[in-house]
Amino acid sequence: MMYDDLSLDNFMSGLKKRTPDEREFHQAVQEVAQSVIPFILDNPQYRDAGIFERMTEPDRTIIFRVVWEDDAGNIRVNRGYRVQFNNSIGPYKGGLRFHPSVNLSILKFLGFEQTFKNSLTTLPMGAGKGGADFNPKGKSEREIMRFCQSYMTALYQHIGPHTDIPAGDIGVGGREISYLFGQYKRLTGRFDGVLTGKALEFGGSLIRKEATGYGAAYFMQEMLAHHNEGIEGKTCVISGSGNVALYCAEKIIHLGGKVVALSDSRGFVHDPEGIDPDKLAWLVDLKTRRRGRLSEYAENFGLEFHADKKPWLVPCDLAFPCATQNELGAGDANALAQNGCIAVAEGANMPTTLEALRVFRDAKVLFGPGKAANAGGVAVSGLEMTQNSMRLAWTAEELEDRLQAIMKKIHRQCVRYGEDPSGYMNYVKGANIAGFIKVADAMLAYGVA
Ligand code: NDP
Ligand code: 2IT
Repeated sequence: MMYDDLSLDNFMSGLKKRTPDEREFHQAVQEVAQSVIPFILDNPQYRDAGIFERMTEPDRTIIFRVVWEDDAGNIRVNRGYRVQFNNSIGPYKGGLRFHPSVNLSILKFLGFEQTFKNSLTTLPMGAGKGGADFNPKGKSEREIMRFCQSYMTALYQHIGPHTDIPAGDIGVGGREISYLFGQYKRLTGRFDGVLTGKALEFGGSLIRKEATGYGAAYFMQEMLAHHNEGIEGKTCVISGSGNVALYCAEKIIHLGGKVVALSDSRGFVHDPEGIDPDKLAWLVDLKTRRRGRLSEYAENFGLEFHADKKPWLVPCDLAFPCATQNELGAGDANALAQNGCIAVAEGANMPTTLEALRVFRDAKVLFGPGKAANAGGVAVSGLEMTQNSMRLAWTAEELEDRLQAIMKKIHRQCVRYGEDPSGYMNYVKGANIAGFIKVADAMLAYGVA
């Protein structure tokens, strides 16, 4: 048996040798391997078929040049990617990120995470992730349009409603999806559900833009209810002020929580009174329509903006990291735990470092990992695909009921596999094992492939 010596250390050193310099990818795999390798050793059919070795190698990676012309007539070149990670349980599905930090390691970590997340949604979706090292900040509307058109011109042959269905992520929202969809339609002459997060006029779904943030709030609600607690009256800190953070705040406020901090890449705003629905509506308009900065919110409402600082030192009961990977380290986790934080739900993908995860676990802070807590976004993307296939649109109420039901099912799957011998509900372990089983069983069924 080739895999008789399967252990976390052996596995990780092999992976690092095969993929040098892919730091974020190693981190995401290690977090899953810590839970899944002991499970595989207890279930040798997965070990003998080399399932985890196969799952950590993407099906394929497409890397391409994106050339576009800026408003001053300069020719600009960016690098575009699509990592098609695993299509065992459905077509590749996952977002596109436009951010200067984008590289292969980051997209592989995101695609790998997506495999488990999409499995947990209970919907038939495989996993992919893509994007470009393009920085949308400071670009004009026309520059964004030209970049999106050029990006799609390079990508369109590789995607389709039955093969690979991209969506948004950091730097890619409704505006970018519209430009991408328009170009796909122009190139292929086809009008089909090849992207999700579309506008309502051309096949988009109600609640999609809210779904990730709402879902994270619902997942928190489930974790708390399972431990005889609730959101009402709790003080909450949220990082980020983008798509996920804003709608997470909206739902938390609706459920009776008090949101006292939000952030962006330049710092955080502390609002001790709590953000009310009117102030939030002002902020949503600022961020989505006027495309302004969070510091303008602080200025407008006479609040303090803490430049170049993270919000984790603000005392809270509940924390929602909703900005980006590795934004919450061990020191931040210690501060949160010492200040009495009882639960964390990740709206972002891998915002918590491995060291910080250990701090939360030792302090018995409830911790909902992104692949469970932020799965509401891709789940409603899955529902957008269903609606496109049926050529009809569900109501917002119908969709929110379905979203809530899916978040409950995800929570139940985590609980099924997550309990530690100490009695601590280890949602990281539960999500990893539950997400793994469905994909692994499909891969076993296909034979050696
Ligand atoms: P947006 O682009 O709408 O917002 C991103 C937010 O995070 C902004 O406030 C941004 O600040 C901040 N941010 C981004 N990069 C950094 C950085 N390097 N350092 C500090 N702050 C940063 O993205 P989303 O809200 O869509 O995505 C946020 C997170 O949620 C990501 O991890 C994404 O992968 C994840 N996610 C998104 C889903 C979706 O449906 N959109 C679904 C599931 C997960 P600034 O404006 O200053 O750059
Ligand atoms: O990380 C994610 O799950 C997303 N960015 C959403 C993916 C999707 O296909 O809706």
